[in-house]
Amino acid sequence: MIKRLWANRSKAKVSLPHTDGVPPENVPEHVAIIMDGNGRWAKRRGLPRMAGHHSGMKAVKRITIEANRLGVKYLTLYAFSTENWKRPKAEVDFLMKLPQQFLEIELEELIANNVQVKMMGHREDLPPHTLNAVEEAIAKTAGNTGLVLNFALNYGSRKEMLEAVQSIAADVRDGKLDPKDIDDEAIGKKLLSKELPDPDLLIRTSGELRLSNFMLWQLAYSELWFTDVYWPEFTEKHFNEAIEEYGRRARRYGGV
Ligand code: V07
Repeated sequence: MIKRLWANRSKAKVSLPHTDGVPPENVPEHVAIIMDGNGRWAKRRGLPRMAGHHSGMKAVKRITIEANRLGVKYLTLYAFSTENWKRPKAEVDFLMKLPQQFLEIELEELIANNVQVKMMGHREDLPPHTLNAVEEAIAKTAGNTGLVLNFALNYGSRKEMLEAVQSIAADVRDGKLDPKDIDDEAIGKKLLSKELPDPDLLIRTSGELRLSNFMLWQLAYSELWFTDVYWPEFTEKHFNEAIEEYGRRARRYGGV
């Protein structure tokens, strides 16, 4: 019964107070989020950074459920960047346990709600215990048809593009590709995001106004939305504000 209610989320006639302003036709297909401010949130409360990361996981759960309810088709979350390896070893070790921890608690409910788990990132440098947990979740949810929950894990856009260029150069060398046929589509097919459409909306929390090596190619035409709210404090209300603003911008352009 719960599953049916969720599956029909976008057709629901009832709407909660904080979602009154989001007509289904203005919901973006793909939302990407830079989940920033976990460490700062913890510091402000006199807690260790790890407490911020743990609290950030709860926000991941909330926003996944809300995105699914609103009828968002793809949600990409920047969980760990290629630059994050430079952090203290204890913090990196802690972060690398979070995918497993998150999935132990949440995978069952994600499956019940028809969510498909995916991962976008450089798999080769991840510890086996992290990668195995993620791959298991991907396999278990591969047949689901609801929201695609795409974790950017050990992801870096420059590295992604560099590897795409190397692969294209190798195809040319091997006579598989004529340089004249290298176009946007040919490049897109070499990126880690090849199975996803480009994001319609990028959200970044915690007040920083940068892309920080996140989906530089894919965000070329996306709407950008920034908030000062720290990721652990980011709620359904803020998510709906971003989507309402996206809808207003889409209507403005549609009217021209
Ligand atoms: C991480 C919590 C959210 C805020 C950002 C930093 C800390 C969920 C995952 C995750 C990743 C893959 C997966 C399932 C869950 C995660 C890391 C950090 C490294 F398949 N949250 N979260 N991974 N944080």
